[in-house]
Amino acid sequence: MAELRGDLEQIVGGTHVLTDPDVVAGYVTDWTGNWHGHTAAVVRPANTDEVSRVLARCHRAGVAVVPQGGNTGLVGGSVPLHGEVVLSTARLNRIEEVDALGCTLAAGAGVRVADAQRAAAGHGLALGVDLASRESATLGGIVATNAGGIAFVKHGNTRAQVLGLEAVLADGRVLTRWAALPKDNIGYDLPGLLTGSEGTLAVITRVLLRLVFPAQATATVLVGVDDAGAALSLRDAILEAGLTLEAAELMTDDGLDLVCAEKDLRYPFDDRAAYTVLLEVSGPDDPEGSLVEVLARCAGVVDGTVEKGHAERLWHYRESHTESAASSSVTPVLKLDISVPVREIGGFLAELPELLRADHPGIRPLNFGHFADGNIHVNLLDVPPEQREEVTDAVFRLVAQYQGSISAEHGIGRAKNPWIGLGRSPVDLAMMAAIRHAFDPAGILNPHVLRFD
Ligand code: FAD
Ligand code: 2HG
Ligand code: ZN
Repeated sequence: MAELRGDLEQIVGGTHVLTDPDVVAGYVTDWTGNWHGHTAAVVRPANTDEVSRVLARCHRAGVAVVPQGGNTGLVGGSVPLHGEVVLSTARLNRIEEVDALGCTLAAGAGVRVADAQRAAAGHGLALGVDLASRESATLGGIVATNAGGIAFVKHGNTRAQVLGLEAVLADGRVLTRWAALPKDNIGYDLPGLLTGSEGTLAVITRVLLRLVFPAQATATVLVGVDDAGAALSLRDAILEAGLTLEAAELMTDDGLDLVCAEKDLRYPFDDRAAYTVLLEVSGPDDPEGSLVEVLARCAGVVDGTVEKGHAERLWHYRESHTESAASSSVTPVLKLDISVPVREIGGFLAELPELLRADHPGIRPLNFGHFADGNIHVNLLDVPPEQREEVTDAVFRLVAQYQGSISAEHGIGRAKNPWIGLGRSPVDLAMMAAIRHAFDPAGILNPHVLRFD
C-alpha cells in the first residue's frame, strides 16, 4: 500500500493524496451518518489524464476504488466501507463552456450543480435538473445517480439532459462520447448506460449537458388539501387551464409540523389539512391570477397561499424536510426513496403508517416527495439500528404490492442491495451483471455497490 500511495502521489502531487484521519473523516462517512468506513487514501486528480493514470495504477494493484463527488448520496454508495481508495472529483471543477446557441454546458464532473446553474443563468438558460443538495452535489454525481429532483416533472431525469460524457474505465482507458447532437444514433447509448451506474462502470470526468430555457413568468402556491386524490385533481386542473407545471411536491401535516418546529417557522395556514402541496407553475400571462382561479374552483382545497415567481419562502417548507428529519431523529434516518403509480399514492400513504404502527410503534414516519412522478420519500425516524433491515423489508414488500419501485431516484448504493430482486427479474439482473463484467472484469469499481447477486 505504501508503494501504491507513493505512485499515486507521483501522479496527482503529494498534497492531493490525503491520509490524515482528521482530513479523511469527511470522505468516509455518508450524508445520512449511517455509513462509516475507512480508506487507505483519498486521491484528488486534476484532469482526465490523471484519473486515467490513477485508475490504471489501482487496477494493476488490484485495489478497489470508490468515486466520490459531493458525498450527498443517500444510499451509502459514495463512501469506502471496506478500505477502498476514494477517488474524489473535487478538482475536476472547471466549467469549460456554455454554448448559448447550441444550448449546452460542458464542464468537469466535479462542478457543483449550483455553479453550473449559475453559469447557465448567466446566458439566460437553465439546467434541466434541480435538487435541494445543489450547493454540494456535483454534475458527475447527478449523472452517476441519474438524479431526479424537483424539475423532473417538466424536464425529466438527468439522463434526459446528457448529450455526451468523458469517462475513465476501470483499467484506465478513456471513453469519450462528446457530440453536441440531439440526434445521434450510432450504436448503443453508452452515455445513457453510464448515467445511473453509481460509479460501478467508469469514473465520469467531463459532462456535456443540454440546457433549457427557463420559464419567464412563474407563480408558486402552498396549498392544504384533504387527500392525495385532491392533489392530483389540482394538478389536472392546472394543466387543463393551460398552465405548465414546473414542480409538484407533496408534504404531510405531520411533516410540516416537524419542519416548523425544527426550523422555527410559522405553520403556513389558518386551517389544518391532511396534506400540503407545493406547486410551481408557469404561463404566458399572469400565472398567479390563473392559479388563484384554479384553486377557487377545485374541490378538496382547504387553504392556500400564492406568491409570484419561484417563492423561496414557500419552497423553504419543502426543502427543509431532509435536514429537519436528520436533526429530529435520534438515530440516522432510514431513507426509502420509492415510487408507486400515481393513482396509488393515497392508498400507499394511508397503509404505510398502519403497517409501522402495528409492529414498530416507536418509529416516526415522515413522508414527502415529488407527487406528480409517484415518488414518495419515506423517511423513518428513531429506527433502532437492529430493526433497520426488518423495517426496510416490510416497507419494500408493501411497495412491491403496489407495483412500485424500491428506488425512484436515489439509486441502490449499499443500502438497497439485498432487495434488488424485488424490482428486477433474474434475466434482467444477469444482463446487468454481464454489462458490469464487460466494463470492469477485475471488479475494482465500487464493488460493494449495486450488486446483482
Ligand atoms: P456522491 O454522493 O458523491 O456519489 C453518489 C454516487 O455516484 C456514488 O455511488 C458515487 O460512487 C457515484 N459518483 C459520484 N461522482 C461520480 C463520478 N464522477 N463518476 C462515477 N461515479 C460517481 N437526489 C435526487 O435524485 N433528487 C433530489 O431531489 C435530491 N435531493 C437531495 C436533497 C438533499 C438535502 C440531499 C442531502 C440529497 C439529495 N439527493 C437528491 C441525493 C443526492 O444529492 C444525489 O444523489 C446527487 O446526485 C449525488 O451527487 P454527489 O455529487 O453528492 O454524489
Ligand atoms: C428530495 O426530494 C430529496 O428532497 C431528498 O430527494 C429526499 O431526504 C429525502 O429522503
Ligand atoms: Zn427527491
